[in-house]
Order: sequence, then C-alpha cells, then structure tokens
Amino acid sequence: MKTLFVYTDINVRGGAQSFQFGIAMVSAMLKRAGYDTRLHYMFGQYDIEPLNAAIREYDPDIIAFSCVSPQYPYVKMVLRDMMEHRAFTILGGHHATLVPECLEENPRLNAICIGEGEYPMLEMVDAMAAGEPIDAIQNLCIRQSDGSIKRNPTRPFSDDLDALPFADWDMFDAQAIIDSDFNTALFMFSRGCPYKCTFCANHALREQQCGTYVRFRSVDSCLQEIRDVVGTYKVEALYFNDDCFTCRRSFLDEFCERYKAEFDYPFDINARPETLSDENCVQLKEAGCRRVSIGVENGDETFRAEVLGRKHSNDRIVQAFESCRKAGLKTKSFNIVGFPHETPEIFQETVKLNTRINPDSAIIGVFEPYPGTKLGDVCKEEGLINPERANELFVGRTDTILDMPQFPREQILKCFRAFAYQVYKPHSLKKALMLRVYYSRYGQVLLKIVEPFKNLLRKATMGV
Ligand code: B12
Ligand code: SF4
Repeated sequence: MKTLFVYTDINVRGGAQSFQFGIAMVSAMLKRAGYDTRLHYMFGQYDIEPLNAAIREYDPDIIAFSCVSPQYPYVKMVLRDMMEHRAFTILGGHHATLVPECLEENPRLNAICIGEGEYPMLEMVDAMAAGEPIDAIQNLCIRQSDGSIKRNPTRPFSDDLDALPFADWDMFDAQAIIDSDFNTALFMFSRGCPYKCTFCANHALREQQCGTYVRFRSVDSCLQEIRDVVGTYKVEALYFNDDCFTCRRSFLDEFCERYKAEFDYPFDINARPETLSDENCVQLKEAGCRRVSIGVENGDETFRAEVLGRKHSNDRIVQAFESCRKAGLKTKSFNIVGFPHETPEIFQETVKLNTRINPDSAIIGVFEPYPGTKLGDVCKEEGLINPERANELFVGRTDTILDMPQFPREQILKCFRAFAYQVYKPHSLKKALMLRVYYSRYGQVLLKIVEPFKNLLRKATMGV
C-alpha cells in the first residue's frame, strides 16, 4: 500500500519551509509496519500541477492530507483541482478534528480522522491491504457507498508515547528546513497542555478523546531522537517546541541533567509564566538553554483572565521574565491584538506590559478565530466575522477577519504595525525603527530582499 501525504504550507508569512509532525508521525507508523509513504510538500504559492505529476508518477493507493484551519481553504482547492485518480482520500490534523463537517463539504474526500492518527491510519491501511472493511475503525468518519457519513467513536489518547516511532524526518527535505530556520532542528517531546486558553486549540482537542491529555515521552526517548537527528543532519541549535516544556518538574529535572552531560547544542523552549522560577531558569541555562518564549498575549489582567482564560497577574509575568534574565536566558514574548471585545485602550496595556518586561524580542500576531475553539465560537455567535474577508485565502496573523465597532480593522492593523516600535522606543530607538520596518506594509517584500543577511538582522533585533 502506497500513501502520498500532502502538506499545504501556502502563503505563510516569513517564507521559511517547515516540518509537520502530524504527517511525520503517521508516516513513521506506516513505515514501521512496512508500508511505503511519500510526501508532497506544497510550499509558497498555490500550484496544483506538481501534485498532479506526483500522483501520476507514484500512483498512490491513499492520498492523505493534514491541515490547520488557516490552511484548510487550500486543501479545499486541492481537492477541487487535482486530477482524477484511483486513491482513497483522507484528511487529518487540527481542522478535521475540530470541524468534522469538512467531510460533508468535500465530495472528493472519502474520510477524515478525528484526533491522534497513528493507530487509526495504521488500522485503516492494514485493513485495506487485507481487503477488509474499514468502516468501524475508531477515530475515522467515513463516507459510505450510499453517500452517508459514518462517524465512529474515538479511542483514548495514546498513553505511551514511547511506543510510537520517531517522527519520519526523512520524508521532508529536513536539511533545507533546518537551514531555513537558522540551522535549528525542531522537536516535540510531549503532547497536550495543562492550560485551557480560550483562543488556543488545546482545550478543544482535549475534548475529542478520553484518557490523559498531557503526556511526556521518557527522557531516554527524547535523547535518542536528538542523537539520531544531530547525527544525520547539520544542526547548530535545537528548538523543543512543546506547548509548555517546563510543565512537568520531574521531566525537566531529568532532561536538563542528562542533556547537559551529553550535548552542547543551545536550545530554545516555550514556557508558561507561572512555571518559571529563579531556580528552574538557572537549571535550564546550565543545561544549554538559550531562549525561552513566553506567552504574554495581552497586558490587561482582567481581560486576560475573563476573555482569554489566563489567570495570572502581570507581576507574575514580569517575575518570570526577570528569572530568565537573571539566569542569562534570552526571552521572547508572544502577543496578540484584535481579540473579540478588546479595545485600543486594553491593547495599550499589552504595549505597557511589554515595555516593562523589555524582552529580547516581542512578537505580535493578529487574532485568528479558529473554529471549534471557545473564542472562535464567540466570534461566530456574535456575528463578528466578516464573510468576505473570511473567504480570502490565508489572511494569517497579519490581518483580521473580524469587524468590531469598538476596535475597527484599520486600528487593529495600526496597533499591530506599531507594537514593536512602541515597546522598544523607550529602550532602543535603533531596534524600534528596525522593527517598525519589519512590521510595516512593506515588511514582507523587504524580508525577501534582506534574506541573505537574515542571521545578522535576527541578532540585531532579537538577540540570538
Ligand atoms: C509545531 C507547530 C507548528 C510548527 C510545525 C507545523 C505543523 N503544521 O506541524 C510550525 C512552527 C511550522 C507551525 C506553523 C503554523 N501553525 Co502551528 N503549531 C504547532 C504546535 C505547537 C504543535 C503541533 C504538533 O506538531 N503536534 C504534534 C503532532 C504529532 O500532533 P498533530 O499535529 O495534532 O498531529 C496528530 C493528529 O492531528 C493527527 N493527524 C495530523 N495530520 C494527519 C493526517 C492524517 C492523514 C491522519 C490520519 C491523522 C493526522 O495525527 C497526528 C499524530 O497523532 C501546535 C499547538 C498544538 N499543541 O497543537 C500549533 C498549531 C497547530 N499551529 C497553529 C497554526 C494556526 C499555525 C500557522 C497557521 C501559524 C501561522 N499563522 O503562520 C502555521 C501553519 C503552518 C502549516 N502550513 O501548517 C494552530 C492551529 C489552529 C487550528 N485550529 O487550526 C495550533 C493548534 C496552535 C494554536 N494557536 O492553537 N506550527
Ligand atoms: S498555555 Fe499556550 S499552549 Fe497552553 S493552552 Fe494556553 S495558549 Fe495553548
């Protein structure tokens, strides 16, 4: 059985190629069982012809798509435009999991997978190879021969992540991806997040299956994957992209201790403010950690708690950044503008808090209402989504699809473009001006022009 995976990564700002763990995990599972898989990576501009050529050449039994909601419009286009073929088609990933109705709206799709896909996909391919029926496989919603859709129940979350194979790095041009991401290799050592922020997919994903949602791999397994990757590719740094790397104390203690005994590669992580202390920041620094990315999201305590579901004080956030700074760790803050019910005044609190923190880099994105999330639902129920802009392809985190009288689009965009300048002006005019250009209307074009100097620019604006 041959599976052709399709990863759409179209019109994503910044232009770097990326790895996709969902596909890489499902593919690894199939390869371990002896099945053949390939990847068709649709990167940059939408173009159906290379996919058609891949279908003609590989003649797959299964075409397997995976996408997040902002990429779903492209998957729809692919399903509409691709050539006639004999393959069974299936879509998995965040969008299929949170918006299963997508099966109904795409007649050329045969099935979708809800939630974690390694075992459902393997069972499906095994059944197909044996000529057995696939219509009772848990997690799958399947279009029946009479056109009706059968939705099967989901199984519990995989409770033993170590039982899964390592991600299939080989199917990607992993070296090109590492090179284009500042020579950094991306890893995921855990699944799930203990928090339930209303704008993020996590609270919705945890509802889709039963069992334990937050799971970590053993440190043995993490270190072995690092060994494999750094032994195969030219790598200068590592990014452990787990939602919250510092959430589990026992994992952190053992990982830091054993990592520093074996590796010298600097690494970056993501962390929640309330999981950072003077003590674990020193521990991270000693292990080789270079930078910690922390979600600030919004600077107004009441708004952050009530609308975003993030119940910690500004002082606690400041303290987390201070702990990093004292330990010698670089910091990055993640922020969002244009939430439902936000006002320009509330947003100014985000600017103020970031100015107070003075992180090495302050990143901002425009709020995107992901369907199936609490805030996505609020936008839908309150009629805040502009239907025309919602149909534009991949607005991304640089524009809003909301129409809110108290915070009009033009004002959201103004706040977005001026944010980094406002944050850094009191600290460094040079840095503030460079970031003003980066976030301007011309930022994307300029990024392409300065591509050869991107390492120098990153150092100047972000400190690493
Ligand atoms: C790592 C990561 C990235 C990486 C890697 C990209 C990628 N697509 O994996 C980078 C940094 C490149 C990235 C980019 C983006 N990301 Co991102 N990312 C994540 C993150 C932190 C982890 C995802 C992950 O790897 N999980 C581990 C893997 C193993 O799990 P998984 O992806 O869910 O896959 C499992 C199942 O979904 C299923 N499955 C997946 N695909 C398939 C296919 C088939 C056929 C089957 C059967 C099953 C199946 O089986 C898999 C294994 O169990 C999540 C947050 C999160 N915790 O989910 C956000 C997240 C996925 N990202 C998100 C977004 C929006 C983006 C961007 C659009 C951001 C932007 N505006 O530029 C881009 C899109 C890039 C793209 N073309 O897909 C959103 C998606 C929201 C949504 N509801 O759709 C998330 C959920 C964060 C959030 N804010 O909530 N991202
Ligand atoms: S802490 Fe981060 S990853 Fe976890 S639910 Fe909140 S936004 Fe999502």
